[in-house]
Amino acid sequence: VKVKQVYRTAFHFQPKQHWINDPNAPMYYKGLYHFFCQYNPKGAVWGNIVWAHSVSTDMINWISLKPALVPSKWFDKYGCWSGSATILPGEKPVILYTGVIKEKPEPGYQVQNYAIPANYSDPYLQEWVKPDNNPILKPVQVNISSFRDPSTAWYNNGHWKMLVGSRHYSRGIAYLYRSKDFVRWTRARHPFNEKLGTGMWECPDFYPLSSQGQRNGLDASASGTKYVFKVSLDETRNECYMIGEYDLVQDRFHPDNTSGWTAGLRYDYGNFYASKTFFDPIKKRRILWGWANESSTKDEDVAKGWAGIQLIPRMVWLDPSGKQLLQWPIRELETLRGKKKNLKNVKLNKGDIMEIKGITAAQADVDVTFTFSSFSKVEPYDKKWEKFSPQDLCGINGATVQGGLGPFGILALASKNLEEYTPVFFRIFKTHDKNYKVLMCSDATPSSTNPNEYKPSFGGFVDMDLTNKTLCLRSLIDHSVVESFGEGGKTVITSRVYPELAVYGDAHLHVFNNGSETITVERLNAWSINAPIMN
Ligand code: DQQ
Repeated sequence: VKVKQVYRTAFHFQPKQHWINDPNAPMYYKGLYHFFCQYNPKGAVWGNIVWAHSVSTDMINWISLKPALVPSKWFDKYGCWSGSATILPGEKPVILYTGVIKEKPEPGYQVQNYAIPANYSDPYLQEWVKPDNNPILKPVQVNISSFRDPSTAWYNNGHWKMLVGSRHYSRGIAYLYRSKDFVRWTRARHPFNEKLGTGMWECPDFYPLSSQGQRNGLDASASGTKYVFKVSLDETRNECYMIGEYDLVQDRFHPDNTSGWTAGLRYDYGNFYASKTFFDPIKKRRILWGWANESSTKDEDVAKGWAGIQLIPRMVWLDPSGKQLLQWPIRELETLRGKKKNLKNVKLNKGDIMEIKGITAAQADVDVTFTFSSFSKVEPYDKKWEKFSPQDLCGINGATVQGGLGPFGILALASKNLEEYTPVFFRIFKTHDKNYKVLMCSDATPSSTNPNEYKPSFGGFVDMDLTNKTLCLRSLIDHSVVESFGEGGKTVITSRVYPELAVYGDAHLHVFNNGSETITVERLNAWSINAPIMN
């Protein structure tokens, strides 16, 4: 059966068909970026997991190779699950990954393995060898079915160190292992980090940062001014990162007071999971990869023959405040920009909706700077909202709920008569202690007339200083995904949406204001985005 492929993305990473999930072992080797991910070669649902493998010179155009790791040994018979790459001295990449050796207890009995290139002179790294001294880690005194996703290793004090995600009952744990030779690993007496009540920690990531505001990234083994520790929370299906100090003597991570678990820092407040970073030694930057699953139904996934996309790789660095990270789509994406539309100094009064014509609105990059001249109409922040999450607030305060200062933003993937649209917008509040709170929303509620889709109202606060009365928004729109970067990458929200009417040439893009304060579109640049070579 031939299905309409209206939801297939044009410039996001996807295989030709079937299911993908977690990004695995991104790395740079001999002139090529390598990307692997969890892949089901047999269908559009999770299962039969192997490592799909693609290469690129720019992380935008991709050529797919044969799977790098497929179950072939007793130590990965039931699946080659997530893992990471480490580049050993002498430019020798090695992959650490989870092997599933028994189907029971569910989701499987897990061990950690390593694999090395069969031929280091092949820049494509097409053949991987799994040496016979695998597994390198068995689940000794740890939960045998919650022991997975080895991180990239880093080196200090004469040892390689790596993290493995786990849990003990409801306590999420990242175990630390040390090795002198990368083959014999010993678990440190204390976990690297743990937290009661958070459930299984998947895909831990740990890396150093340059000083505040500096955009250059650091190799995993370099010493940073600060460090990032990230885990993916299996129970809540979201991620949490912390910025903190790394105690080299105790080999422990201490989150800053300003960031711990309570601050709830997220790379992305929308559909984003199992992320992983790597250091790009050529452009000296740290790149973040994250997976967005479908929010359509399983039947729809099976009918269209594929499920899952990888989001546009993002550069990550420490915000000048030192309190959070900043993220921005890699510059290489801009090579796909085609036809451009530009606006300057356009006023949007209450209720105004203005169409941005002349670009392919279903496949676009839009970058807007909004300004306003006064705070006089700002709404008070309702005290009863204090216990609400930003997602709840976006659910209550949709784009059609009129406000004072905001909501203003864009309507992506809008149908002609606005039966469907995905609004991405800001709304500003004044708290009782006279501070401003900026809420950013990407609301899928009005995105599709199909009643069967999951349509969450994702939201996040933007921690910023509003003194110059300016707010920026950049969105990457690609048929079934809207990836939005608020205020230069301070708050990022990804939504998967499945419009029925707003597809291909029937999709429109608008800017809007539904607050009583007039908003100025100080500058807007929107581009049609061309399709790269995609696997
Ligand atoms: N996906 C992998 C696991 C990992 C999970 C299996 C996270 O290794 O914990 O496909 O999405």
